[in-house]
Amino acid sequence: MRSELYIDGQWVKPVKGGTCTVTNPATEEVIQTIGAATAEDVDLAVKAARRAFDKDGWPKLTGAQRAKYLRAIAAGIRARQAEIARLEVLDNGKPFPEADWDVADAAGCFDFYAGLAEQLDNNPEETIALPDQRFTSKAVREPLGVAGAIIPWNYPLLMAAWKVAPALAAGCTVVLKPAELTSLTALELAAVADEAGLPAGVLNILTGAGSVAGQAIIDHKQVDKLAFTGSGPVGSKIMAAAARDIKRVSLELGGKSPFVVFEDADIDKAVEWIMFGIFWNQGQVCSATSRVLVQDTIYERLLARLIEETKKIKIGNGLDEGVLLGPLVSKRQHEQVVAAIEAARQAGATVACGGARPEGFDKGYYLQPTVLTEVPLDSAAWVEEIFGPVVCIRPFKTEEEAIDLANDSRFGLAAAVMSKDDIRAERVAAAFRAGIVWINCSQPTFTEAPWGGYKESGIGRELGRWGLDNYLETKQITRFVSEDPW
Ligand code: TXE
Repeated sequence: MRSELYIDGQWVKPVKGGTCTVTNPATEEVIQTIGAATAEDVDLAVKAARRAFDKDGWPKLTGAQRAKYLRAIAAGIRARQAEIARLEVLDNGKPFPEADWDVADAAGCFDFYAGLAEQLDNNPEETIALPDQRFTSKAVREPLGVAGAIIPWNYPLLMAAWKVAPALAAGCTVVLKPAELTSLTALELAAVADEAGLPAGVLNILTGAGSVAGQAIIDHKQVDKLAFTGSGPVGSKIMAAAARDIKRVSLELGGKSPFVVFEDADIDKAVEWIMFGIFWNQGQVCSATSRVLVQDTIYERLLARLIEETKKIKIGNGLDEGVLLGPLVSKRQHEQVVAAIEAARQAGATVACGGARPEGFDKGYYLQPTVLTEVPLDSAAWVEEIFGPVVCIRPFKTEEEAIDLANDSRFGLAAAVMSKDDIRAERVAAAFRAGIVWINCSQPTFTEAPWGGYKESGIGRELGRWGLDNYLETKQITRFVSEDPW
C-alpha cells in the first residue's frame, strides 16, 4: 500500500508533513496513513505538470507515441487487477466482483483513449473554405495544457481513469486529487504509470483534504482546466473558481434519476434492473435510478416482488463470497442516509422494507437496502440525492404523467424506461430531460458513449470522443497566400 504523494515522477512526503488516515468501512479499522497535501505540494505538482507540458514535450509527442504509454498503463492495471480490486474493497467497501469490474473498466478506458490518441495523428487538421481566395485557413486541435482533476470516492480508480486517460491521450498533463476517503487505488495508478515509464511531471497524484489540497488545485493560476466529479455544492465552488480565472471546466454532479416501468414490461426483469439501478455500489452512484415510477395496473405486483427480492440481498464484507451489498463508504455517509430515511418517515413516507442497520453487524457502516413508498413529491427523499441503497417508488396512470414526474427535478443526469413497445420507449427516451437514457435496462456504462448531465447534474460530457474534446483547444491558422498587396 502506497502512502506518499506522487509529484514529478517521485514519491514524496507532503512539504508540511501532514497525514490523514484511511478507514476500512467494513470493519471501521484504520488500514493506512497517507499524505495530506497542502497548497505547497499542489504548487510543486502544478509546476512539474507545467514543465512537462511547456518544455519537456509531452504534447509534442505523436498520438501514437502517447498511446504506447496509455496501453502500458492499461496492461499494468490488468497485471495487478485482483490486487488493486482488493484494495478498492478495503478502501471503499464495495463487493469484490464490482471492484474487479471497475478495475477492468479502468484498464479498458486507458486502451480506448490510446485508440483515440492514435486517431488524432490521422486527422489533425481541417481545411476551411474561405470566401476570399487570397487566404487559406485550417483548424487544428491542440491539448489545452495542465488539467486539475478532482474525483469522488464511489468509483475511486475508475473515476481517476475517466479523467487521466483522455487528458493524457489529448496531450495534457495532469494533477489529480482523489477523495480523501478512498485514495489508495489512485496511488496504485501512479505506481503503474511510473512503471510504464510515463515521463516525470505528466501525471501527479496528491492525496489530501478537498478544502485544502482540492481548493489549492482549483485556485492555482497555472492550471488551465478543471475536471470534477462530486457533489453539487463543491461543483459550484469549482465553477466559481473557473469563472474567476477563465479556466475550462467540466462537471459531473449528482442526480435523482427516474426509472419508468410501463404495464407491458416483464415484472421480473423490471425488478432485476430496478435493483441493479439502485443497490449496485450501495446506491452510491450518481446515475442511480432512485425514483421508480410504475404504471398503476402492475404497481402492487411489482412492489411485492421488489420487496421480496430486496430482502434476499446478501449484505456483508465486500471480500466475502456472494455478498451483493457492502457497507456505505463512511460513518458520515451512513449517518446522512439514515437521517434521510428518518426525514422521509417524518414527511409521511412508508418504509416498505429495510431502513435500518442489518442485524448481526455491530461494526461497519452497513445499512439494509430500503424501499420507500408514499413518498410526498415535495419531500427531500423524492427531490434530493440520498446516495445510498434507498429507492422511492410510486404509481402513475398515463405516459404523460410519467414523463412529467420524471422530468420534475432540478437534476438531469440519467433516466430509464422499460416497455415492450419500442415506439413508446423511444418516445419516452426522447422526452426525458437527461444526458443518459437507458431503455429496458439501467446503469450499463460504456467507455465509448458520452456521459454527463442536463440541468444541475453538470456541464460537459466525459467518455467517448466527447471525453477527449474536454482536453483539446481548437486553433485556426489562416495564411495570406497572394502576391498582391493586401
Ligand atoms: O462530496 P464532495 P462528498 C454527492 C452525494 C454525496 C454528497 C457528498 O450526494 O452524499 O455528494 O459527498 C473534493 N475544492 N456525491 O462530501 O465533497 C473532495 O476532496 C476542491 C455525488 O464526499 O463533492 C473529493 O475529492 N475540491 C458524486 C471531491 O471533491 C474539493 C460522487 C468530491 O467530494 C473541495 C460523490 C473544494 N473546496 C458524492 N471540497 C457523483 N456525482 O458521483 C471537496 N473537494
